[in-house]
Amino acid sequence: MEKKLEALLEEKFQKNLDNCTKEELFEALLIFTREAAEKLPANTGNKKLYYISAEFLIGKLLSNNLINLGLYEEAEQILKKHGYELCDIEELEQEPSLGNGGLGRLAACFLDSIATLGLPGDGIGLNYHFGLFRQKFRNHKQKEVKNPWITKESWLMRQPESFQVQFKDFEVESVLYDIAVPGYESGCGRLHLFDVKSVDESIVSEDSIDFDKEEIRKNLTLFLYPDDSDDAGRKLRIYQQYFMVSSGAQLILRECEQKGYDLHKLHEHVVIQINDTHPSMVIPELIRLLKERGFSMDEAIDTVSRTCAYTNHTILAEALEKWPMEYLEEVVPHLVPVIQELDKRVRSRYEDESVYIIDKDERVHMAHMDIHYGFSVNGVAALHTEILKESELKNFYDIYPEKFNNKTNGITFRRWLLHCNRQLSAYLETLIGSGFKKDAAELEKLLAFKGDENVLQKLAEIKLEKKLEFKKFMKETQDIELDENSIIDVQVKRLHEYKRQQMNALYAIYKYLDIKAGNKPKRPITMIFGAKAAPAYVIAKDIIHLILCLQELIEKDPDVRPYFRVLMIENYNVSKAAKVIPAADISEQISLASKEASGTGNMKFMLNGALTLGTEDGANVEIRDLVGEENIYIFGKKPQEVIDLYASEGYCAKDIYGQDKMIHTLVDFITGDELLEIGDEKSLTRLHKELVGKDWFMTLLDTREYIRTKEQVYADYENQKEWNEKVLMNIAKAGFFSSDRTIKQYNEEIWHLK
Ligand code: H53
Repeated sequence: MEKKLEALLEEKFQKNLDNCTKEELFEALLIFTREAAEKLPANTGNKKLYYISAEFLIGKLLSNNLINLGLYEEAEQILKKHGYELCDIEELEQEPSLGNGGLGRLAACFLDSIATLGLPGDGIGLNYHFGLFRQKFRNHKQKEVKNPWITKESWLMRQPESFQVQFKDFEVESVLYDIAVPGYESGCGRLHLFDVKSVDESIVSEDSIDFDKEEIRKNLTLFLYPDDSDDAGRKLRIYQQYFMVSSGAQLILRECEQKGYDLHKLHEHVVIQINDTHPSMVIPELIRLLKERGFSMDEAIDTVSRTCAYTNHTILAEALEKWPMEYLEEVVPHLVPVIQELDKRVRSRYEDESVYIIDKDERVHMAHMDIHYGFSVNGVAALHTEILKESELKNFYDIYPEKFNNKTNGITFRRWLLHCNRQLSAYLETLIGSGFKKDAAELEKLLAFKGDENVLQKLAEIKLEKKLEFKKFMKETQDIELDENSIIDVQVKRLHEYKRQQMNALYAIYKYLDIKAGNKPKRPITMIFGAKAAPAYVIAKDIIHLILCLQELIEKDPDVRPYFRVLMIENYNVSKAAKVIPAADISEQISLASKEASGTGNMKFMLNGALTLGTEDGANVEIRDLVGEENIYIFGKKPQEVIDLYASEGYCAKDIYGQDKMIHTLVDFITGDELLEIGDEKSLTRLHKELVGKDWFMTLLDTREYIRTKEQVYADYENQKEWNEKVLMNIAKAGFFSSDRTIKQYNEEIWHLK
């Protein structure tokens, strides 16, 4: 490797390992690693998976690819010899923001596991030039600016193929970039990212995310989830979705034709996993393309239905897309007759209007199309799948019980242990051998050390080391001086009311007032938030504003700051996750029960030795079942209670606010003098009004129990021996949440790849 690096440096910069800059070294390493991945044999077989997704939150790739290629240690040593640290060099990589949260990160973990397990499978998505957005904090508010990440040398490799994609009034040329996905000590898969050839980055002004939404040819692949608060924005999303699925479908058919497959047997050679509803138009598009190739409507529908499988990731109505027929007619009129035919067939079979594809308001329910015309429907955690079957999708489950199945999410341990916590990984290896790296279930061997005080002590030391690393990072990036001896309590995830960051903020107010009243905590506490809010989601941005105002208030208060702090990570993303998660003691998973489909952050924290403070929701339930009640902190109303409350319309935030004095005080603090002096009155008042007048996700319902439980967690932390026993239990039981397990289940029960 050393010679190769030297040659690359010489060729590109006429430099060598002793006189190059860090930037030059990074570029040489990138090229070296990309070429090594390219040389891996592709995983092949008679049947191939295509995982179509609007998001692939891949994160930085250098270190991960080096690990998977088995080259990390060698690279580290060579760099050391010449006076560099690999961890400094990897900082130079731009992180693409090709995703928003769990959905996109899951897709990335899945690609890693698919490649690792030797399964033939590729991802299909879009090459957003500016990603989601980069978050900046200005005046205690979120400001969105573009996040350019594509550099001259990058992981993207331009492919020779191109396709034409037809819209109503014009056609665009679709070009393809591939990113190689090396498996861990295994073969290679690919992530195919499509781009419009006519894309024009210059239409977005500096330091903003504003652009002309009508200029489709230029803007189509600029941003992930462009603002959809107006008609033009919503139509742009349809343009993007259709562009993605049409390019993807053409690629799939071309690959089959090149291999000489009979398209009538498409389902024997191809399986398409539809990740949420963004790619649902692949169903009518494939039907259309097969008809162009001489299929009858019956044949085309039958073939496509045996090929497509759908994953549902949410029960929130707002996230289940319903596109007005009118929009589809304006953007992709050629799909309309196909969708109408699909709907007609449903209507001829079922009287129940709730399962129609086109509703009475002429909106197309994408999930309904997926369920009728796909062969599998899966939820992403046991509880979530049960809720789909019993309530949200009950009418569909009654028709197609055989299609429904659960695949509890997972995470790749290569990134979320081997890379982000090398110290823990190395220590585990000394205790239980290296088998856990290939078979995560072997982490259970750790249980043999449950009573071993030396081991518990060592786990605590590693935690401290990770806190120190995180401290250094926060100092460098945000000039914040963290206290490594404090309890680190972390809530990092997309900002959404159902995830209830606002409840955690109410706790912060409680603690602030308690300390002001003279009750100092035994040990300092650092509460950390990290979250992006969708640009048009007003209340979510108000919640960020509240948190940033609280941060400011406490940072400036000498009575409180030594004991309690609230800090928000700016532009929370994959690489920041990899820094904060290993440093955390407490993992906040406090969504309103029944609303978080699974969560995957919860798994990452557990694996890195943080204890969960959470509701009975998503995969928290499975974590509890694995580690036992005594090793997790579960609080709050149960899923069924919440479902019943919605059904009976029995929840009234105003009543709680009126009757519970403490809650009244906490909520009113939002618009009290202290915060109004710092923040924006309009924003804080709006949030106050929302919490008292609506509180759709029932924050106030669980606030009291939340505060009580959190106080218990902090108190328990003081018994370090017991705490670290719980930590050990969590690490030992995390093996189930390896995405290798999830992917094996997808393959055995849905995909059937050899
Ligand atoms: O998908 C994750 C789940 C998580 C869920 C998330 C998700 C998105 O990130 C975006 C849209 C969507 O419908 C769902 O919220 O609970 O863990 C992966 O399944």
